[in-house]
Amino acid sequence: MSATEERTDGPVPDSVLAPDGTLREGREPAMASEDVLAAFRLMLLTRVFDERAFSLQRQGRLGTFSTVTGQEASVVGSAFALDPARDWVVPQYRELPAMLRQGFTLERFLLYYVGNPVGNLMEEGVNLLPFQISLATQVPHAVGLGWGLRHRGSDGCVITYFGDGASSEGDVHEAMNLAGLRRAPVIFFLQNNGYAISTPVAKQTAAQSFALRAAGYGFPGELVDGNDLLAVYEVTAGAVARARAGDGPTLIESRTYRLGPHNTADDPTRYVDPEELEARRALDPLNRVRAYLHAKDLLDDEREAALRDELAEEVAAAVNAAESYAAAHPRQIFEHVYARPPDRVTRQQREATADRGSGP
Ligand SMILES: Cc1ncc(C[n+]2csc(CCOP(=O)(O)OP(=O)(O)O)c2C)c(N)n1
Repeated sequence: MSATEERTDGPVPDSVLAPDGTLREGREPAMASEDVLAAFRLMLLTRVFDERAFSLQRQGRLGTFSTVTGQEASVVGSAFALDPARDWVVPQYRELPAMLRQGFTLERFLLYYVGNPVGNLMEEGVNLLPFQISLATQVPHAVGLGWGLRHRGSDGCVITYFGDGASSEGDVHEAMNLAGLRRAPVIFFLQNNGYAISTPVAKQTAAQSFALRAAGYGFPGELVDGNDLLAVYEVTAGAVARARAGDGPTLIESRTYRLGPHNTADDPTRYVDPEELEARRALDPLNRVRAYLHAKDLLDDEREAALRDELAEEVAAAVNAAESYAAAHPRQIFEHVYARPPDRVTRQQREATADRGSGP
């Protein structure tokens, strides 16, 4: 078995759409056609944005960031199963479209990656926690958030995203154990994209599937084809329904593939077999949805070209807005961390301000 080759000795990922975009035998779409089109728009926006942002990083206009490329069905399909008005997203750092769907903006994303702390400040009413780069630390937060929602009498739920690499951190196990015990309304959405930087998934776990872990915590685990928008949506919608009904958490392993580098500082040609990459490119999740929409006459090449132009303009406007935003002042890094900052933090903030003046 090569590093990321699908395991044949374990559970088979659930799939609704075949790679050619046709429905698998006996399966019906759980998403209305207009929603599939809206999801495709968000998937394509993500791809267009990744391409533009990558180029900005190479021009020195953006810091190091991680693209979503290859994982669009996984992130968008799961996000579409949520109700942004009552459900929360607790991301890792590779879930831009789920954040956008909650009400986050491309401008804020760009601000974060040019080093402006405003980019990680979630607006009031946007049910979203900040990006998390320290692996897995967001997962216990998600459980606290879900448990808190229940105490407040809300039927909202929380989805938290983390990678196959992050899943080896102790935080994930502690969080899943507590969530099971408290029946917290949390969806643990594990994106298995084949690698944790250069560590292939075969070196991450001896288990046949990450989803099998759920049994040990007393809740269901699902394995889904993460490149299949309809399957990801359906399995996540099921988990949302369970959470709302008070039936507790679900672990979802979304088996997908990272088509790009780990981030803009990585060179995957040093560790990814070109044949493996070529085979995975053939399973690009956008192609599957595109073919499905073509067959339904909801999309064709001309309409997609017009959509791409529209999305490129949307991205250009966000880049423009972020680049004309007032520069950050060092004192801002002290803001929005504590409701009542401890004395040492106030002292440090004063020192930073005194050294550099109060202006930006
Ligand atoms: C606690 C911690 N340890 C190590 C790192 C360095 N690091 C950043 S990303 C990464 C790999 C994460 O892989 P995975 O969770 O599978 O997510 P992916 O990047 O593949 O989406 C590592 C080890 C970190 N950010 N935090």
